[in-house]
Amino acid sequence: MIRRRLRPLRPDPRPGGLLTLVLLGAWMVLLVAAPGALADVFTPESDSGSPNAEGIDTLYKIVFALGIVVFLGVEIALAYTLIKYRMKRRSPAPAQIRGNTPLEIGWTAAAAGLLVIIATVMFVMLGDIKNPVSSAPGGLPLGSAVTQFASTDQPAPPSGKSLEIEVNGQQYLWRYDYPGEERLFSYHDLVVPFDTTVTLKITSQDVVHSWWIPDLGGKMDAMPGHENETWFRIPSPADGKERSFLGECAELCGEGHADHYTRVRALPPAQYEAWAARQAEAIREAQEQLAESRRAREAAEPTSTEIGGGEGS
Ligand SMILES: [Cu+2]
Repeated sequence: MIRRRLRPLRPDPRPGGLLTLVLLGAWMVLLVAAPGALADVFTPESDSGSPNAEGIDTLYKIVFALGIVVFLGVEIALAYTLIKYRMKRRSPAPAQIRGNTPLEIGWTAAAAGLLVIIATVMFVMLGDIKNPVSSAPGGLPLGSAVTQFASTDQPAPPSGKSLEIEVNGQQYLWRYDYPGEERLFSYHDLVVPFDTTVTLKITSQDVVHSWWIPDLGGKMDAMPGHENETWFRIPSPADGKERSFLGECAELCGEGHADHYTRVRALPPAQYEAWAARQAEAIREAQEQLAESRRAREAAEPTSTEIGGGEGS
């Protein structure tokens, strides 16, 4: 009687079962192998983009290593048990164990210990990730173009100085406003100098977006009516050439979400200043052209505003 009950289960009688399993497996392999889905294969993307990104990467690797230890421990114990105690022909039913207090206390305490270790490491490292550092030597000399950074969430860099940029998410572009006396802004591309601590004040003017350049740190939500802060500092490379870092809006924000890209271009400080001067000049010229065309229109049709305006006059 017992023997009959322990007979192995018959294979799944549905003919499509195996095929479905194989297809599902192949699909998973494709997903894992898709280059676009990979950052640094096992860890977050990090290309010495910024100290906070490095901190996130290190923290991830520590937790990942602990996870591997637990995974291997569980899987090896499982495989050993499955093989050693597998059912054999004519063997009696195995002992049914209903509880083992020392063992249960052991694995609960071990899991709690792991959590304590992870929490401790995280709180030790969190400061370096969250708080802006000072600019490195060789960064942009932060004179008039610098605003003192004061915020409730994010402390000022130790030097008290940073290049503070206002980031505004919109369906479907990013606008960047730079500090300084002259109006200076850019769309899509954020241009910054090497070795300079850049602090960002991130908001949105329509729906919730998320500003994220994986190489430069964690993602930060852009929400209407609220300002979030983050920072980065891009070290200058050995060859001193321009570096660029791609990112994409990380919050489903509408039908154009897939095209909601952005890019950070990092330049040597002198080139950054030259870019800023050119960009400010172009903005000024465009503004003057607008004023010019308005004046020309008004000269040609002096009463046009009255005709169009109606009640105002
Ligand atoms: Cu978006």
